[in-house]
Amino acid sequence: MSDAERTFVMVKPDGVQRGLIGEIISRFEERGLKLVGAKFTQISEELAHEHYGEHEGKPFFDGLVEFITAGPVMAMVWEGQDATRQVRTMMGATDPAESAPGTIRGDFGLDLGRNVIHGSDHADEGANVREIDLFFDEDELQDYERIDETWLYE
Ligand code: DAT
Ligand code: MG
Repeated sequence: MSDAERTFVMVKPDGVQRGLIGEIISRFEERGLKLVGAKFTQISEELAHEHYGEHEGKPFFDGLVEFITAGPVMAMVWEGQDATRQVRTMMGATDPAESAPGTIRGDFGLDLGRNVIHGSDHADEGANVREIDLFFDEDELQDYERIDETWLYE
């Protein structure tokens, strides 16, 4: 594997309520990404402000915090070659209305404010590491090999 990395992914409260956790996990598993951390949890107001700090002051910020704290989320860390960018591609565009069919948001969402999934921004260098640190302690992340790894990578 040339550039293995870890990325932070979260099924948002709408995805949890709509029963999409299993479907979303399956897509990443089948792609070959490796689950190294998972936490089913409810986000506090404080954590929401930290996680979405870059959007503080924007008109949609209060609604975003209200939404992300409204119910449990499935927070995860996935590992693999170029994982951050690959997950973003599989998620689709921020607005589900602009997301291609076949992407998670393009298959399961219609509205910008209910877009099912979060993934670390590939364009924001270090976002994956920052977000993993925000949600997980080091001892909550697992090191192991998938049995198919020698067939996933050249
Ligand atoms: P992404 O989640 O694709 O990384 P982002 O970081 O720009 O997108 O925004 C974080 C979330 O905020 C996004 O998933 C949905 C919401 N959001 C972004 N822009 C918005 C807008 N113009 N109006 C309402 N909600 C918005
Ligand atoms: Mg973002």
